[in-house]
Amino acid sequence: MKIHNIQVQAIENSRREKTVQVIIKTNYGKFSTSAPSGKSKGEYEAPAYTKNLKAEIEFLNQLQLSEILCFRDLIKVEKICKGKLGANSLFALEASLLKALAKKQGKELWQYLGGKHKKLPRPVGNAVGGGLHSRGVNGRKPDFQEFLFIPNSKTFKQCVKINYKAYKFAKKFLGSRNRNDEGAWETEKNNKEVLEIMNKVKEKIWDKYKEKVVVGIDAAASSFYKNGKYLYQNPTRQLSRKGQIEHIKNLINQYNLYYIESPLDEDDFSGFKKLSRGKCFIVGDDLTVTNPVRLKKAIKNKSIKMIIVKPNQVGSLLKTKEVIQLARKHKIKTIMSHRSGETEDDTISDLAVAWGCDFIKTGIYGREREAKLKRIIEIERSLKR
Ligand code: 2PG
Ligand code: MG
Repeated sequence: MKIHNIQVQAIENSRREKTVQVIIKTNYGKFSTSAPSGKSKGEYEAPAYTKNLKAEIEFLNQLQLSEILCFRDLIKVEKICKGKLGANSLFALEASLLKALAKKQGKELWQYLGGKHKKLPRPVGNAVGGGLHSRGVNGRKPDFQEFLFIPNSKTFKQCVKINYKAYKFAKKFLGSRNRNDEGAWETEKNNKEVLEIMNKVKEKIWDKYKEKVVVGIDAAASSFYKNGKYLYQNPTRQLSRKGQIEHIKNLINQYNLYYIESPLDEDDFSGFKKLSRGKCFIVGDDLTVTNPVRLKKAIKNKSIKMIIVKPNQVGSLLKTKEVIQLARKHKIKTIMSHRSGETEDDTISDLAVAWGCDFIKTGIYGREREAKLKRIIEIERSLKR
């Protein structure tokens, strides 16, 4: 495949921040990818840009990549771009190249990268927000960042529908009007009050649709961990590490939680292990940052049962794939994930299907979120034909 030219520009994401879009022109057509941006970022994530977006746009606009033949050729690309591109631009460049390679073979991206695994991923939907992603109401908000519904319907399409119904019930029971960064409801209620409501919604969904939904959270605990203490604001209280571990264990039992992402600080591999013994999925995000080295440490320490996969936490799609394969080898579930600042790019949906992720976290409401859900619905439809 011949690359005629690479065009790069800054576009706005859902938070109206600038992000990068890479368009490559090849003898098979034009292919474009834009990168998302996080707000509650892990300390160990690869930097989004090495210097700044402008410098990377200049570098990419001059980059000469004459020919790419296969996925492994990304090794060459990464050598050329080393030190010049941060994780956002590298992800956008690599994804565009892969889209072109797929087209060359007359395939969709997910088909080119591996085809469908046994099952399509299950959607994990953020319905109620707090923490760094939310403004709150009347000066208050839940301390946890995301309250999630995870349906288990027969088809992906039906899961999406049920998540939307659950989202609407949540609005009603919360009395919310505003949405946060990811389209989740803003509320002044605290963590426990929201969890009560999440469980009430779960029952309502069962009564009305006879569909099962389970409840999870992303605590994003690193964002309120300061000087060795977990600082809660709603209501105000401080917890030690031991106190936080007990608190999380109690929440799991009291609210029958299925999934907890980032329950502890991003350095606490052994604390994660203490929680991982039960049946609730303990999920690494800032702890593992889609990095094979951090995942190996989590495996050695038995810290997690599931790992968040965000390609732009690491930039390299070679490493993203490696992380997924390594996790699977160690029976750790994988969940592909959007970022809080998103574009309408749907690349992660193809990656999740192709690499057999068990779940995909990409919100419930909003153009940027729905684009990714619709893409998997489209893939599901094409599989039935
Ligand atoms: C998270 C993500 C996405 P951010 O913590 O899982 O919801 O947030 O993109 O801000 O890191
Ligand atoms: Mg997270």
